[in-house]
Amino acid sequence: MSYQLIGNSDLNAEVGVILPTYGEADNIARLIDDIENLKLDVSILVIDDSSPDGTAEIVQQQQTKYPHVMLYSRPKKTGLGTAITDGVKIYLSTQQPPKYVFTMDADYSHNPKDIPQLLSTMKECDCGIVIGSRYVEGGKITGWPFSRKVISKTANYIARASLGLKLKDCTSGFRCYSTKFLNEAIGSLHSQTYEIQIETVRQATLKKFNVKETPIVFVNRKRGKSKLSSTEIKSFLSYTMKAVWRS
Ligand SMILES: Nc1nc2c(ncn2[C@@H]2O[C@H](COP(=O)(O)OP(=O)(O)OP(=O)(O)O)[C@@H](O)[C@H]2O)c(=O)[nH]1
Ligand SMILES: [Mg+2]
Repeated sequence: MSYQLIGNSDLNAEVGVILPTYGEADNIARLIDDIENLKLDVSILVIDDSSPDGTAEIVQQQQTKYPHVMLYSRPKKTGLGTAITDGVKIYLSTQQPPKYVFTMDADYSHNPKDIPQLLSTMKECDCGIVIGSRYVEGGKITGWPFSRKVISKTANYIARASLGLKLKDCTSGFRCYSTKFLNEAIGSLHSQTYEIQIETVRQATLKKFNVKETPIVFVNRKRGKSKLSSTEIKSFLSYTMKAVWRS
């Protein structure tokens, strides 16, 4: 399969939601239903890497129900970072880009019911990024084994200490971005995998956009498999080291 944008790209919604997927057949239909049921002025863009479990086919079934769901199919697993930047580029190239763009995991670790809270925080603060944060007061993680908590805390510590970031949770992938920020930052985003979360925050700081955190409860995935591997962890560390070197 080649790169393909399937669905109505002539969207005109205030909010765009990018859902990167690899092997989310057990989650994606309900997630699209739940986002649609929020009754916001929203469009959804799924970036799927030819998941072998038929995720893309399920999205296409959902497209018959909802006119504001787009699917971008990539030929092979190409990383979370490029999935997000491809999604941003697609939204920015539409005739009327959304004013706000969300990213969230498609495995139900991020609760779609938190979208309105992130959105209203964004509208109040006029920030570049609002982060759904697990580590501010009121936020928490449920269901992770101790080892996974250590990886997350360590990644956050390294990013904060080495890049001088004041945020509590700079690796959370549940975010609301302003299109104003994305327009300025997209040319500087080159991450392949999970380090995209740090790269975006770093670009916001460099470009003098505010970043705000609002609490979320993160729930360990109940269905499907995690894609976080040693390759992703190495990629994250390598990005952080290079960023420190440049700063
Ligand atoms: N398109 C695409 N999506 C990806 C890729 N890697 C991960 N994803 C998606 O990105 C989101 C986050 O990936 P997860 O596997 O849940 O990673 P994680 O949340 O760090 O790990 P867990 O906490 O163990 O679930 C999910 O929606 C994945 O399906 C990729 O290479 N390409
Ligand atoms: Mg996950």
